Amino acid sequence: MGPSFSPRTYQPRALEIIDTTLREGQQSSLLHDHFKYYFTTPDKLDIARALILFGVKYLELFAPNVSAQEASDFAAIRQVRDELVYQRGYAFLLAHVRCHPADVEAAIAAGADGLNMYIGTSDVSVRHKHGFGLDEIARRARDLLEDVRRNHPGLLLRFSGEDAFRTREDDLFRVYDVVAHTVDRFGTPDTVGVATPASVMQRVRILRERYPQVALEGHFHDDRGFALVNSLEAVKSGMGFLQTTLLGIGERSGITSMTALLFNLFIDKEYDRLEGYTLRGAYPINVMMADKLRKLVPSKEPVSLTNRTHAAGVHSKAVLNDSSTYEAHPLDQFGVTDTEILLGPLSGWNIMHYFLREICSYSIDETTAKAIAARFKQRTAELNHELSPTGLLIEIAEGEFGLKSQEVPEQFRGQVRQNMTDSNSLQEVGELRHATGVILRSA
Ligand code: HCA
Ligand code: CU
Repeated sequence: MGPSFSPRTYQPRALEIIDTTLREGQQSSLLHDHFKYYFTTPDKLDIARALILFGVKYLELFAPNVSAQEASDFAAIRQVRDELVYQRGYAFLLAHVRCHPADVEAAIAAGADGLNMYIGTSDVSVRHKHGFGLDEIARRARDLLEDVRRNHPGLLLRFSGEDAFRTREDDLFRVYDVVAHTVDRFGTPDTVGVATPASVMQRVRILRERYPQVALEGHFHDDRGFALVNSLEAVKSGMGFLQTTLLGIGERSGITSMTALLFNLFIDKEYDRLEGYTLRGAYPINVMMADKLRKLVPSKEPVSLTNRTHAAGVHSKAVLNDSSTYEAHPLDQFGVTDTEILLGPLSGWNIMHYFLREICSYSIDETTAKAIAARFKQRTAELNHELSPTGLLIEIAEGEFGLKSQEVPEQFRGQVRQNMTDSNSLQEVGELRHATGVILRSA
């Protein structure tokens, strides 16, 4: 038995992230696209550990009766959670359960701290999923929830009308009114990604007014590319709980990325909502997740090295002088501490000069660098899987111009204007990156 704690006495922070990487995230098609298919138990433990250390207090998992594997992983994750209690405080394991006694019993038996119960309330759900009318749904949910509340008063109970944003407001009220007295939170999942910032603002306002004693939780799918902006709007409208995943993975185009949401709250100076999250761990946790998926941190993820990567010659030159020319946001506070300039067909002589001098330690003047750059431009068609831009550049420098690399004595290495390293070294921190770029380490 691990340390005991009543989930319902914990005082939530201004924003509580409910991570669902291990539930919604496992429904991502990316797992298939990358021939990964499932997270292994060690993957899940790494993910859970990283999230708890980052400051996440709620992890959503599948109901343990989904499969024998999920049941044993539930227990293993619980163990990891218990081990971290003294270091990072208590984190809650929430089981995603259907409005069904079998799911509820399995979750309770597995030691869940709370139940995230859901049932479809939209017309399509009623018609094609379960066939119960709204009053029947409300009655079943109420009976089950009242029963759990009576027998397990310490459990956190959440109820969601699945497809809430395609459920008419009155229909939602018809069900939520009947169960409101039994629950700690209401979910309002945008299951198919139809919500807009305006509809989110309106829904949050109306639900807060009607159920002032019940906390609200959001879950926004990205079908229109609105998951992030909808979540931001929800938080600013007073929603205290947001479901997110690492890198935003989930069914179809996924849901809100945790780091994208926190990063935007930071930019918008919503600092009180960031209490307790180790923001500098944001990029490392994304790298860890990408590594599990055997992919790069996606280019559309705000907290990514991609957002500090430059290819165009004129950009590179400006960034060499001052990276703020093409980087507006405080990504270093989220752990993206490097700027990367890609060497390639678009590069100018400045970056080549810089690379040859600072990384390769050639003694090289500007005139030679310009001549080498001109040759490089003539030969870019040769670039391919075997010949990288850095390889070609070195081949030209040594083969055509006879340059020789000079060993920089150890004591002088710190004195280069910026400490540049070959991007291969990034693999040490887990990111499989282009391996043709030049990394500028900012301080
Ligand atoms: C699902 C649907 C869900 C549930 C969200 C919730 C959704 O995959 O079961 O429990 O609030 O998007 O509606 O992810
Ligand atoms: Cu979902």
